[in-house]
Amino acid sequence: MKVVVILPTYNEKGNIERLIPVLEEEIFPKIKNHAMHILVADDNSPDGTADEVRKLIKKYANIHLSVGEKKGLGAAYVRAMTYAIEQMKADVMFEMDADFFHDPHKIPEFLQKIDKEYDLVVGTRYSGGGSIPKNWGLHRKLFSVFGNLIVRTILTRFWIHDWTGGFRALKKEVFLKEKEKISQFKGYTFQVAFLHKAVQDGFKIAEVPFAAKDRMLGRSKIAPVEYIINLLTYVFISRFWELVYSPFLKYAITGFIGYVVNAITLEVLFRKGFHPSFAGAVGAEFAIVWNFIVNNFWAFSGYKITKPFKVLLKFPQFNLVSLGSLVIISTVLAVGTHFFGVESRQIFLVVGIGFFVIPYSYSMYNIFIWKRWHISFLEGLQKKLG
Ligand SMILES: Nc1nc2c(ncn2[C@@H]2O[C@H](COP(=O)(O)OP(=O)(O)OP(=O)(O)O)[C@@H](O)[C@H]2O)c(=O)[nH]1
Ligand SMILES: [Mg+2]
Repeated sequence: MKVVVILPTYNEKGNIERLIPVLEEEIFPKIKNHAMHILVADDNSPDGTADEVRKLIKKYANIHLSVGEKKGLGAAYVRAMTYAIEQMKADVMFEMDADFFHDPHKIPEFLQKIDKEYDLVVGTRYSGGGSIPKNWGLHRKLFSVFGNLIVRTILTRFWIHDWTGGFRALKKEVFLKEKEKISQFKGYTFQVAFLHKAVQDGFKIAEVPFAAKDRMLGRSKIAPVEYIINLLTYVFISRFWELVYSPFLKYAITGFIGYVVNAITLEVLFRKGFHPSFAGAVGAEFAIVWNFIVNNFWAFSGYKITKPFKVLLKFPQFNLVSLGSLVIISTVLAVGTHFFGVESRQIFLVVGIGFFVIPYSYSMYNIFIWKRWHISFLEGLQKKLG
């Protein structure tokens, strides 16, 4: 595939003249199965970064330069990615700072994930051995760690650890799909929104840990307060609408009606003379059938299972998940009533459903039944289950 490493620059003359030779002479020769190219996206840096790049172009044939007006990092990436796809016919693009914050030696690892059919590979400083610069001041460290944690918590995709970072590899399809939706965003919001939209649209995402290094050359600038306010506004508002439109609400309504189906069946069969445990079990299976059908055609309609063979495969799995819910409820009831007496049974039923069954079954539906969530470390199991 044709890979374009995009390096946005604003006053990075000193860094770019060191980084490009590292890429060309140390990194690219190690990559045999892809054609490697560089695109510098400079915004008329007053220090003459672009002239430095023009000199390097004479030395290395695989470098392009896109010069434009300074409208921020997000705008520079949108311009550069459009250029990379249209002019350079890129299949894969990298986002990477020009100031050595992102370790260029990690590039092959990103490409290995791309080779394994991932659409977007995110560099992470917060998991698997990744780290933030040791020499950062305490306030910058706290800001970085907590900022990310807040975004991660509000957006509730805990398996992605680094939301604000800008070390990423993506297939052109990801950019083409999200371009219109992300062009308006600036600063951290650009990176967060880009990743968030890609997750929402079901692109396959993997992470590569890296140790971030503080810049040695050039000026460091701390994020303006406006960027932080914009970021928080984005995560809260987008999450609100996501919840309103997400399958969750429909899943909850379906589940509640399923419970009513269960209760009515129990009552009807009991009055016809059946034992309550039998009547309840029949009711439970009715509820399971109801839940499967309605979730399939309503809550998870975007991921509907329609092929008869697939239904035969998934329905038993769905029953197994429901059996898990049963085990959870009886465990919570057993433990709860053991410590607080049988009078507490209704409370523990609510606790069991609210705190355990809902998160459990909703996750299982999303991960294994309808496969709306792609989680890299469960990838193998997700595939096996069909
Ligand atoms: N083209 C372009 N590049 C930019 C712009 N702002 C920042 N960059 C580049 O984007 C990358 C990341 O910006 P940095 O200034 O390093 O931001 P940071 O990493 O948060 O902060 P420091 O490294 O401490 O300065 C660098 O390669 C910058 O040169 C911009 O408006 N236009
Ligand atoms: Mg930097």
